[in-house]
Amino acid sequence: MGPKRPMRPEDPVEAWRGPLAPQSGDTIAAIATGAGVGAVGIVRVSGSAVPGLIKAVCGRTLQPRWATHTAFCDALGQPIDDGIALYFPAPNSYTGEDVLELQGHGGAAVLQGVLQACLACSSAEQPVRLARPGEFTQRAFFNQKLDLMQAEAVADLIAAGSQQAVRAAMASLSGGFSEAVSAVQQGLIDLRMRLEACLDFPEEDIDLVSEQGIGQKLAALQEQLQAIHAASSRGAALQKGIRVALVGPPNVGKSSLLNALAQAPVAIVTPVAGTTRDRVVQELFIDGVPVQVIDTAGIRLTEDLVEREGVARSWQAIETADLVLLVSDASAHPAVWPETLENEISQRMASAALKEQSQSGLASDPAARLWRVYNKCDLLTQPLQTDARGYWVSAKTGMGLEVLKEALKQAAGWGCNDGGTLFSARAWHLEVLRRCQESLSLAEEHLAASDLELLAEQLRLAQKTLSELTGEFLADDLLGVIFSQFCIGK
Ligand SMILES: Nc1nc2c(ncn2[C@@H]2O[C@H](COP(=O)(O)OP(=O)(O)OP(=O)(O)O)[C@@H](O)[C@H]2O)c(=O)[nH]1
Ligand SMILES: [Mg+2]
Repeated sequence: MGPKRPMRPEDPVEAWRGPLAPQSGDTIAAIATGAGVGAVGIVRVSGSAVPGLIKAVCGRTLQPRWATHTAFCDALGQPIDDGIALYFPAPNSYTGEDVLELQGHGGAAVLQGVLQACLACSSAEQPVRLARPGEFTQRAFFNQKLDLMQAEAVADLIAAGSQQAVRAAMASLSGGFSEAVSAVQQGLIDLRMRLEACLDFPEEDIDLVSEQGIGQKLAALQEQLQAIHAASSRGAALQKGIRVALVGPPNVGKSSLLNALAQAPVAIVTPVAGTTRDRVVQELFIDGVPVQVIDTAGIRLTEDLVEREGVARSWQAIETADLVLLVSDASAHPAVWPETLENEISQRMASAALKEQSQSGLASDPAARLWRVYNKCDLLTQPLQTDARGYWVSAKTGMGLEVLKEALKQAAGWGCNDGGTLFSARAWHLEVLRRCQESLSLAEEHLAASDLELLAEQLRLAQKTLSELTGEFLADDLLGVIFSQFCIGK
């Protein structure tokens, strides 16, 4: 059950006219447990028809919040299963409405039978219908049980692929993210109140706040936002994973490296330079953290039409990757690092980053996103690890791969293990935070120019932007998209 959501000054429900808008108090029902056979399966029902439905399906009344062992009956009163029934009267339930949970045996046919028995209770006065994806959580949002950040954290928690991602989702679900955002929101409101009082009553000469005081408060708010952004972007990266491109000259072992990381012969490997043309994409999970590795064509000048197209695709992969692993052959004689190629790659990455703000939560500095990998270390007659910045590996023997994998995992947000400072967040959350930071930077500029009117306007904008996170000022269609990403029964 979700915790109470924190401060919500206004109700966004009125603004809701989206495709998922609740239908005149329909009662909704769905199988809440995953597909497949399990010892126990749960059918969940929410809405005003629940009390009548309990009598029809369980043939008795239920003491609220007590686990009651009872038979579940179909429309003809025939028992179709038995199990535990739990009744949560409104408003103390997940959705805030009357909720019934029927915990029966976990077979698909049994659960379908129980669900049909619930749906059969539908009447003209009290319709009962199948829930749409995310509709239970959507109702929890409408009934102020959760705010939007918490609602999304429910989906993140269920989808979490690692313990770290679970922790991040829990931090958001228990309101950590919301509280941190609310604190900034409060700070903005406080600042605006003082500032607008000064603007409205200039003759009063009440020194509500000095320009220096505003400056300090703005700086403190920026710092808070920065911390939220850092914690959320790492959380977002952990959820979304990172995209890693393997690039470099031909024949250095990029495809071999992909195969070694994937532990499967995903890409073709031959001694012929220019083997790979198409990009080969492989999704890996390193301790549950999703890492998408892209093998690319070796970069060189070539007359071969097909290979040229492959090289063009390598450049595209470089521009869209969160991390670029530049691979070279450590055993080549003489072992030369492809310096020119490295420079060209960092330039491309820098201009791509300028075009599109990287939302991976990784450092935006291209140098930090371009890693050197020395492959074929098994061929070195003596340890030659001259470059401490690089990763020294062998795709053939597996040497050094654990270190590389560990680093990839860290880059994907794994390293942040300090309790509450990792929030599960989405790309759009980061975008909102970034816009708010931008508004505050502009506010700082207006303050420096002593233009208090414009300063007040920027603070108003910053506050409005931030409130999108709680769902107060979100466009209907965006809310619809968010909830439709859930699966049925949530
Ligand atoms: N000894 C040794 N040989 C390797 C290693 N990695 C790759 N090779 C060999 O190097 C050759 C090229 O390997 P690929 O993985 O096809 O190289 P690539 O970089 O993908 O090459 P292109 O697709 O042509 O750009 C093959 O003969 C591999 O067996 C390694 O770590 N050690
Ligand atoms: Mg290859």
